[in-house]
Amino acid sequence: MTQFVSKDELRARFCAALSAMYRSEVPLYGDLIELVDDVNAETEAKPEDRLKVERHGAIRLGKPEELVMISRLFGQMGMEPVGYYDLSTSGVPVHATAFRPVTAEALAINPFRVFTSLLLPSLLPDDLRAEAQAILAGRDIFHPRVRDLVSKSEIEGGLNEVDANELVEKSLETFKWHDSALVSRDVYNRLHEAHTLVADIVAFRGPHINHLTPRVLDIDAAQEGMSARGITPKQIIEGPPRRNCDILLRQTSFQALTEPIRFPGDAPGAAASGSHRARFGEIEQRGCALTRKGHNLYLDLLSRTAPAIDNAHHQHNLAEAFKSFPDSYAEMVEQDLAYVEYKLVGPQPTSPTPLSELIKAGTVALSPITYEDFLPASAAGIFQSNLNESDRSRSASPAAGEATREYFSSLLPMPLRDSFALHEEIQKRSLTKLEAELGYAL
Ligand code: OOG
Ligand code: NI
Repeated sequence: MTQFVSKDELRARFCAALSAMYRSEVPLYGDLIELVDDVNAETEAKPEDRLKVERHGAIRLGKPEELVMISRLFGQMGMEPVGYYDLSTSGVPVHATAFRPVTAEALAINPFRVFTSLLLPSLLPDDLRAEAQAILAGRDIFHPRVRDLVSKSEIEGGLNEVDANELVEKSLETFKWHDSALVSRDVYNRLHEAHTLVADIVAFRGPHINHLTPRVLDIDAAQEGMSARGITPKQIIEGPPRRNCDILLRQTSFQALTEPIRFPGDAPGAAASGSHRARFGEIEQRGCALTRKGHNLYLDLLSRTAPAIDNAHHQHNLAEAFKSFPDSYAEMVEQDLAYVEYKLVGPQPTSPTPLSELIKAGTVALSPITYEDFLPASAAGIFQSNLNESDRSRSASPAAGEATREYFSSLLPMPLRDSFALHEEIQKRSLTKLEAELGYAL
């Protein structure tokens, strides 16, 4: 009997290898990790906080075939596509999903996920579309051994130790940085003029990982701390305000670096003749997952938040706008805004008692279910923090039906999962367990 390396273990090894590679490629990212470790050391952590491992990374793909193969690769690492994000509404020519572990158990073993964008070809200028698609058609972003090993793993149900390590090693080829462009300087310039992201997606041999994101326990302290360490933060922290009961996701990042690149035909040994901005570092602080109703309230309050000139004012305005969002788990649950796990902590009631009373009496405790996905407006803010003014002011609409969940999911070789359903499932399981402990239905 061959012993297979588990998918969760494969994901953990992949995440560790990617992190080591990115730290060596982007030393400033190492500095960010040090800051995060220092902030986390000063903040009270719970054992389930899963610190010291990255929570997510991001890549941008050029064509559907790349999305199919990446789905199969991530599938062997226990990551499934969850959620659909249309960034075109914010002037960014991509739509996206996140590949992530979907069960509480798998998330606890290793939470790593990859925000994966796909170029929307209809948003390319007409005179560039065919050329860009021909460039993409001619590239293969996967090492041939990755294709072999993914097929083998799919057929046999897993990979042995040797194969698993080879898969991790060879898959890094897809995510590594290429300091020479695949296209001429002229083509690069035209792609770049169309949109910074179009050049980033089309002009290189592969979809270099563009950031990694560890978890920080106090993102406000980390935002402040960045400047002190010579790391230039983006202007504002995205997402909801600081609260007693954190909700959803708060994120900030440092500005993408300007890195030297070469073009085919440059004299060997000559200094790099071009530059490209794509890679950065990000941090995130996660809170409680919200129901559809809670999410709609979040969006509504976010849209009512007054614009601000800097992060301090923005956080102040957010806090004002969010005063009407209850800040205790009991109230959030009472109003059906948040997903929680129910835990029996007090003595068994002598007769069947409604859940709301058990909660009030402290017999049942509520613990927040962490939000494991992304926020379209925040993602757009992260993208935009690294774009030019000319990119940001672009407003074209994709072809009808192209930037839709249905179309995106039709490209995937496996079902596209729903974020709400996954979080709700965890809540339901805890309720079923509670009912079994109590011996009656709630
Ligand atoms: C992805 C930006 C989105 C996030 O954390 O919301 C993202 C990208 O820049 O490719 O990673
Ligand atoms: Ni990110």
